[in-house]
Amino acid sequence: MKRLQKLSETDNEVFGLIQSELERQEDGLEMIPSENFASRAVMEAEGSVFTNKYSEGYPGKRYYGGNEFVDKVENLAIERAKKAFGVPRANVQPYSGTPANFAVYLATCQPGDVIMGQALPDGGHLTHGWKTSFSGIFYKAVQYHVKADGYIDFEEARKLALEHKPKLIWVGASAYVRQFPFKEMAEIADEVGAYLVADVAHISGLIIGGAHQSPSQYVHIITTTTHKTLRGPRGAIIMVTEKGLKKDPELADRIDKAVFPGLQGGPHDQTTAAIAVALGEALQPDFKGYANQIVANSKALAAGLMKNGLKLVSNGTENHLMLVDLTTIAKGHGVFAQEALEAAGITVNKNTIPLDPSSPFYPSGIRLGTPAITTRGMKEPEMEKIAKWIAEVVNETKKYKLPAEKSEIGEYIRKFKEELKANANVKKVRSEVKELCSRFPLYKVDMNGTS
Ligand code: DSN
Repeated sequence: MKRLQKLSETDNEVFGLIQSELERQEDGLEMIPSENFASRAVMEAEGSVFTNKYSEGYPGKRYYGGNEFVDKVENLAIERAKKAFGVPRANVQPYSGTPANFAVYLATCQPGDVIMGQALPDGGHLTHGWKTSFSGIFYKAVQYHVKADGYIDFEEARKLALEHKPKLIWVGASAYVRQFPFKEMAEIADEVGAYLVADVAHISGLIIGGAHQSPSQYVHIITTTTHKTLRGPRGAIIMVTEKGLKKDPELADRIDKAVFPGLQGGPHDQTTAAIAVALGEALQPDFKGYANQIVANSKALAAGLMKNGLKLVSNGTENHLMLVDLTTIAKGHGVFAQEALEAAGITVNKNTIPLDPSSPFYPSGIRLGTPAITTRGMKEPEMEKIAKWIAEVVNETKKYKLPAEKSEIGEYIRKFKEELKANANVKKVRSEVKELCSRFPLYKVDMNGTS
C-alpha cells in the first residue's frame, strides 16, 4: 500500500495539500532555525492510535480508564527527558513552548509580580515579558538587552535585577547567536533570590548532543520545545533541576499542577509517544555527530556570508543560527530579503536585529540557521555554495526600499514580488537550489514507496 493511500482515496483535497507541502520541503532549503525535519519514526508515533485517547492527569493518577499504555509511554518519555538533560523531574505534557512557559509563571508567580527576560527585539521570546504577550500583560515585566556586539548586557541585567527584584528571570532566546551565559545569569538570579529559568527551545538538541553547554547545574527550571534542534514532534517539556528542588522542594509538583489542571486538559498522547521516540533518537551516539555538525555548518555558513559581503550581528555565531544585519542596504529591509530568498527556494525569516531602527513587522534583518539542512546531510562544502547564493539573491533586492508611507507598503511589496518572478538571477539560484536538494533527498522516495 502506498503511503497516505487512504487519505488520497478519501480526501483528495487535503492529500493534495500534503503532497504540495512535501514538494516544497523537498525541493527547497529550510533555513528557519526553529524548524527541522522529524524522522519517519517520530511522524509514525505522532500519527498513531494514541491520538484516540483521553488521559487527563498523570501516570497512575488519571481521570479516565484505559490508560495502561499511555502511562507507560508517558513514563518512558519522562525517563528519557530526565536522562537526556540530567534532571530529576520532567513534565512532557505542555502542548508547545508558549503554554510550557505560561505554566512556569503559574507555578512560580502571582499576577502582578515582577519578572525579567531578554527583550523581543534583542532576540528574546514573546513569553519572556514582551508587552503584547500574556507575560507582559499579567506580570510586571522588566527587559534586559544585548549590547551592540550582540552579547547580553550583564551590567544592565544585574542593575535591573537589583533595582526591581524579579521573582523569576529568563535566560534563553529565539535569536541569540552566542552561547547562553547560564552561569553569569545564575549569579544575578541568586543575588536577588529569583527563580532562574532556561528556555532552551532552540538549543535543546545541541545540549543533548554536547554542542552547547547545559544549564542543568545553574538554573532551577528548564523549558524546551521538542521540534527544533531536538528534531521531534511539536510539543514541549518542563524540567526541574536538582538546584530547583533544593530551592523549593514543591516546585516540580506545582509545575505539574500548573500544566494540568491549571492550563491544559487532556495531554496529546500521540505527541507524548513521538517525544519519547525523538528523545530515544537524541540519546543515540550518532546524535552527537548531528548536533556538532549543525554548529560546524552554522559557522561555515556565517563565514561564507561575511566573505560574500554580508554583515552579521556579532560578526558570527556559536550555535545553530545567525542574523544578517541588512541596515547596510536599508532599515526595514528584512521583508525584501525574505521574499527574494523564498522565490529562490531558500526559506528564512525576517527578524529584528539589536537596536533595530525599524519595527518588528518590518525588521532590518533576517534570521537563518542550519538544523534542517544538516538533517538532510549537508556539510561545509554545501554551506559555501548556499552562502554565495544567499548573497547573490540579497544583492538583487538592493534597489528596493520600504516606503516611508505605511499605506504604500502593501502595494510596493506586491509589485516587488511580481518583479522577482521575472528576475533571471533569482531564477538561476532557484534551479541550483533544486538541483542541490535533489542530491540530499528527504522523505520523497520513502513517502511515495510502498509500506
Ligand atoms: N521562538 C519562535 C522561533 O524561534 O521561531 C517560535 O516561538
